[in-house]
Amino acid sequence: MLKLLAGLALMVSTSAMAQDALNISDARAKESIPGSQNGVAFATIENTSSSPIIITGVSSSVSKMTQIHTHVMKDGMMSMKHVPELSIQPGEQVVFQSGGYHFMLMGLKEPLVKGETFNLTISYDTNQTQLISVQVEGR
Ligand SMILES: [Cu+2]
Repeated sequence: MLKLLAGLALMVSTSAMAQDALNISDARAKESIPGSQNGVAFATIENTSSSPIIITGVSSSVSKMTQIHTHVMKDGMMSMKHVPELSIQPGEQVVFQSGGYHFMLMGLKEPLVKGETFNLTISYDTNQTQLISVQVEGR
């Protein structure tokens, strides 16, 4: 437990000091379909640092759980797959978009409304976190 607390303290201090290694742009989410429990968000993520970065977790202010998903063909059917770790090479740009990588917002606390914004927190392997603002768009 003590070790965990020390790790958390380190995470907070490094995220406050270090410069963001990811350049995240075009962060957006789709307005909720009435009755839907889940949402989806997209962005373009570029590694502007000189070392590979592994995204190890995502959380959001609007959902109980957030995961990175991608789409895969399985038995002739398109299905979503959880990506627990996403590695981005120096200078590489990963585009999250419909039919590919996306942030799955699971268990929405409230429906996403067009024009609103919410925060997404991205954690990476160097014990760093980065906060991004996501704009909700109409469908
Ligand atoms: Cu998904």
